[in-house]
Amino acid sequence: MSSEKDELLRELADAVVDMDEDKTVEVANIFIQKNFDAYEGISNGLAVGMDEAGKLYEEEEYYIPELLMCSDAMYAGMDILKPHLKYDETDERYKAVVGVVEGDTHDIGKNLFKIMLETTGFEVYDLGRDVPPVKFIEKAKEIGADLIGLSTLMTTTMDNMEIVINLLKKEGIRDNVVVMVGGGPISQSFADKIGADGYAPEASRAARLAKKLVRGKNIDVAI
Ligand code: B12
Repeated sequence: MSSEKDELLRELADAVVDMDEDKTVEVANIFIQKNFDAYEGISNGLAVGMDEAGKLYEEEEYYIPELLMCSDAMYAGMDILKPHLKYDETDERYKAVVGVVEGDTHDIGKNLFKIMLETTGFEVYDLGRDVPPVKFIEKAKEIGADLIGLSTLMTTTMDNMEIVINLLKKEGIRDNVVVMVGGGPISQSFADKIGADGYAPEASRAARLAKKLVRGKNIDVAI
């Protein structure tokens, strides 16, 4: 038997898939009133719905207009849940630069990753989408970033991730910053191949890994 929380999570996902903004807002409000965790509502409800919508697009059941309405519903739900996220404030704050690499404008996954990073105690500088490699380096240097998170959904733009890593090497700052990569076509083997420090297939796991990697790095520096 599924719990009330599971049922609401399913309703959140379904409302996104059904492109139903009003329903998403209504269920998100109930989710909060019942004191369920907003983080779970986003990662196990709204994001699941967006993922399912993506699959319907692949199956040619949905087209671009439907997808955009799904993402409108997802963001409407996010507006309700986001103010209720619990931020990890006990730890020291880390700084991250995130963005979608040049040539790619898919930013839904990056936006989810950003929110999850913020809840785990990162101060996040979001460069947006279609970001030229050099911008990541400039921003990371400017703010003294602990982490750079690169996202892409397209096979044609994956190589821009390696370009960012090579630029970091060229600048002599590769070892100062953790580089994480993610998005649909990215895999652990691709991350290894280009010399990234971390990869995760899903945003909340990605944020947990981000913290682990940054902590590890800081310990190394201290030694
Ligand atoms: C939604 C979508 C769109 C929306 C984008 C809206 C937006 N603002 O983002 C719209 C309709 C605008 C769009 C446009 C296009 N799209 Co499109 N789109 C998709 C779709 C269906 C879903 C993507 C998505 O948002 N998924 C949901 C999110 C939550 O998942 P996610 O991004 O993977 O993110 C999760 C993880 O990967 C991870 N993550 C994400 N980033 C990061 C970063 C780090 C560091 C880490 C650790 C983790 C992490 O966390 C996230 C949450 O758990 C995919 C197909 C699919 N099933 O993936 C196609 C897809 C990506 N699109 C595709 C294409 C080709 C296009 C277009 C060129 C036009 C077209 N012909 O459809 C244009 C883009 C032009 C451009 N240059 O950017 C192709 C790419 C093919 C390829 N070469 O690889 C795909 C795969 C569809 C297909 N099979 O053809 N698209």
